[in-house]
Amino acid sequence: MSEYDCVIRGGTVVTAADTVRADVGIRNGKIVTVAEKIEGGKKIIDASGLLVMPGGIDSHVHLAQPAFGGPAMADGFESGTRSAIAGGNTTVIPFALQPRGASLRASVTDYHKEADGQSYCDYGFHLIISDPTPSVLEQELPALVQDGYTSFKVFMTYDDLVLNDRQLLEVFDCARGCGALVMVHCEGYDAIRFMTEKLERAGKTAPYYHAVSRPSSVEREATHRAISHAELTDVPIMVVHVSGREPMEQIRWAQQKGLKIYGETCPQYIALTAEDMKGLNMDESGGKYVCSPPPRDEANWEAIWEGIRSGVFQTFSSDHCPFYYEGSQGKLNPKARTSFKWVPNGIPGVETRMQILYSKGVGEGRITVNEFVALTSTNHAKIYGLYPKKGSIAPGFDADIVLWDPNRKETIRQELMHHGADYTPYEGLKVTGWPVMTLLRGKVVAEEGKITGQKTDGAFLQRELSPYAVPKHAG
Ligand code: DUC
Ligand code: ZN
Ligand code: ZN
Repeated sequence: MSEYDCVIRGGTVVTAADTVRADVGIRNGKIVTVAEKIEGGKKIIDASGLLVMPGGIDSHVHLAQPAFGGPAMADGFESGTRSAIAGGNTTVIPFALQPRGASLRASVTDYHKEADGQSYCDYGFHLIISDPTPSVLEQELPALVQDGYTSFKVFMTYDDLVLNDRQLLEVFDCARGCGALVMVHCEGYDAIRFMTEKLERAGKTAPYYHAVSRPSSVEREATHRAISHAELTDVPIMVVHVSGREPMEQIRWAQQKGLKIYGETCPQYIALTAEDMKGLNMDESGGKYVCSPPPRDEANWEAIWEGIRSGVFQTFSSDHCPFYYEGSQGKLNPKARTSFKWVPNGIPGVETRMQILYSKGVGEGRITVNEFVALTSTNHAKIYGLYPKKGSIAPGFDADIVLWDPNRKETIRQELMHHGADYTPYEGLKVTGWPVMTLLRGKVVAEEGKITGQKTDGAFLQRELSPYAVPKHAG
């Protein structure tokens, strides 16, 4: 047997199932051996005192996307994936968005141009469907699913993206036929418009009113409606970016009924609150925290933990959707100062997702380290058709690995970040647990905050059909 290219020695290997003291032998970018003691190796990495975990898979990031009705994003693939690897991730799944009237295939081609040769980590694409015409549903989507784009996202709000109930049902039905998994943004369009206009008429235009315009009931109603449509069409769905108790309970109710409804939550729903959107004095600095659904309150943080611990949520993603704070393209752009309605929706977070969950989850005793791995890597791989290539540490998997210092105390600060945005919404948050080295297919791509990889290292991942997308009554 030829020698290992690299051996990670002396660490504690953590997977979604086990925690064991073991060395990891890597050859040709793959894990070939996990054993108590591995001799030899062209390169030795000393992991004493560190956890050796599967690289993070962030299955919900937005890169190089025309904003949700507003200015350009702060991250394309180069800066967004640089930020991802610095945060311990080795795979991201951004979105290829179909503008209304455009062909989905042409949109996918455009996103590939953005990503090719510009990615520090591996990537796939979900498809955002804004215009489900007969040709999209009958020709483009089935062909794209065959080509490895095996998940779609649909929206129940936003002028440029919203689908009505009939269209949602048609997309769900199409997904059932193709075996794709549908991710749903659950917030009700008409209710948000009604609230927005009412608030504006009352002169309540500061960023904080973004949260008032889309309260939990709006998310709960849409979540219930999406679940009902999924039941009617017999198609599994993933409810993304769940912000608190009310939608969480809808998902739990559906799961208890035996429906295949999955849930995703994000760092902003355990670390930010609507109060943050008040800024210093109901001023525009609150715009830094504007995202949708909006962060709620600490009681809702507890509901999210309840959902995480009890298995209502399978994935913990960042929903990285970065905008600048300053400048004509930023959260503070002149139009945004006239109403919260124009503040771009989204916050950066791909680089801080794992630390926030580790610190508040494992560090504070709410989840086990194995659950942490499941929530940040393994379940994403299983649900989005990347398993058993990605998402664990065992012979045959890609050597996508993060070495994690469980005791490292850091304060999240913009100056530590590698993203394109000019701020982090988590500024000043103290965490325990930090990625010290990231390996992508056996190559060290980030170490102690320094990027050692290249923007040509990342590869496109054609994904398999998700086993989670199999209908309840298949056949
Ligand atoms: N939905 C997302 O998934 N990301 C950012 C904003 C939004 O509405
Ligand atoms: Zn969304
Ligand atoms: Zn998103």
